[in-house]
Amino acid sequence: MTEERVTGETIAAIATPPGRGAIAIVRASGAQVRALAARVAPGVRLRPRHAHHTRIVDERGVALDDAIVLFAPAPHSYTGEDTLELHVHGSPVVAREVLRALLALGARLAEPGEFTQRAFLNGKLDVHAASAVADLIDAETRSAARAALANLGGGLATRVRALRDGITAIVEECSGAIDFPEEVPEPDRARVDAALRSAIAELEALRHDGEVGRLVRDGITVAIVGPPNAGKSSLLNALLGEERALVSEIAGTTRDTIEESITIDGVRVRIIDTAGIRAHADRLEAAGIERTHRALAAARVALVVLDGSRPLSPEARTLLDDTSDRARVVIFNKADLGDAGAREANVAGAILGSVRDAATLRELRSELARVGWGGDVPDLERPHLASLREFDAVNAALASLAAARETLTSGQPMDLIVGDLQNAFAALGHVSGDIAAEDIVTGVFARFCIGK
Ligand SMILES: Nc1nc2c(ncn2[C@@H]2O[C@H](COP(=O)(O)OP(=O)(O)OP(=O)(O)O)[C@@H](O)[C@H]2O)c(=O)[nH]1
Ligand SMILES: [Mg+2]
Repeated sequence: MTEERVTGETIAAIATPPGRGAIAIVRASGAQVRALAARVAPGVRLRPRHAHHTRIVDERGVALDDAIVLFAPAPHSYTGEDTLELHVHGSPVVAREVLRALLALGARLAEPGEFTQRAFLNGKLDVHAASAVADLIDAETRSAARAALANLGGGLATRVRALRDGITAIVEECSGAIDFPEEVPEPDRARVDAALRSAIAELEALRHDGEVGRLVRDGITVAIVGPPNAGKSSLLNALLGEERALVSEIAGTTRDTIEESITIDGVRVRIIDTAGIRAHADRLEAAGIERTHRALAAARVALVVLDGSRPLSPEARTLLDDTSDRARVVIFNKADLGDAGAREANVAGAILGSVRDAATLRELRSELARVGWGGDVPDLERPHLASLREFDAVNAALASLAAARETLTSGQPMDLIVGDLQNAFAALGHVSGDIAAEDIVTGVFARFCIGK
């Protein structure tokens, strides 16, 4: 990437969303920014990071708006280049006209994400942080926004670089022994093994945090399943706080899956109400039950609803068996009518109560949080792996380190571990951003909107 390409063209775009608003921001970045400012805001002498209130005119000097003008000189700007922001009144027409004037004066319309791409190319943020900017903009829940924010600082790169340095040190020790077998003794196996073990532990912790972070960002899916008439749709409605699904005393009311979202502790939870499962169903109902099984298979958590007031049906028993070794929450509903079924089944950790009762719903929400993502919202203030690419890289590094340990502990010559360590080093370079393939970089920035 040459300097020429980074700063060669001055780009411009509207940075705020389309439509009317209080303010619209038109921004430009690049070497011609001062010249552009002199034309569109002739009334001011630009001072860095100073808010100038002035008249904006187009390329022919025709007044467009009274606006606030901000100038940030290179390298102390978002992109690392000279940057101009024009805060105009939030009319789509005004913003468009100002942009048109900048383009007429020689700027080029920015590609999606091009401002952030320039920031990356100028070393203002790493790829991981750049993709965190996109995550932050895309965040739909408080937790997702927090998770993205933690990744903005580039702390992950620092953590991973420390690991890479550790690996380099071992490689150097081993290489010394290979190159100068007379002078340099072979490194102590036990010490190298301990270093490898601690690197593996750190990477596993990183992977775990990343997995939790991903759950929080993407949300989790919960399938409400159970025999007909158990109160599944009543539960969906109670969690939503609205009468979304039809509820009736007729068994087999729900025929198709119904999907809605709620948030629990800031985490998005997609809840799917399903058709009650029973053996002797008509053709239409059987098709619905088929969908229930598919929803159940795809969900992270099975929310098993049973009528706890009556002896368990064979379907209820089968369902309890089938879900016993997967993530699930069991509720024995209709406690107001009795607890015969609940006592008979005696499922450890099951909730006894009624979906009509607020305390039961509270207990249920906290159980869903515990089973869904381990209770408390995880510590997302720490930087963590976000993209699948980063997960792949960490997995590859873990596999290489495990192979190296295998070589070491099976008593084979030590120089055989060097290749594996080099592989681990390279894989981690993709996480720290020290190795960034062109297509990865392009992929990250393609996610952005124009103006970012
Ligand atoms: N007494 C009592 N009745 C309840 C409770 N929860 C649900 N019901 C009633 O049980 C009946 C069935 O409720 P639904 O929510 O339609 O049950 P469902 O599991 O969705 O049933 P299908 O859609 O047929 O599979 C309705 O008449 C509800 O009003 C409860 O806690 N106590
Ligand atoms: Mg129903």
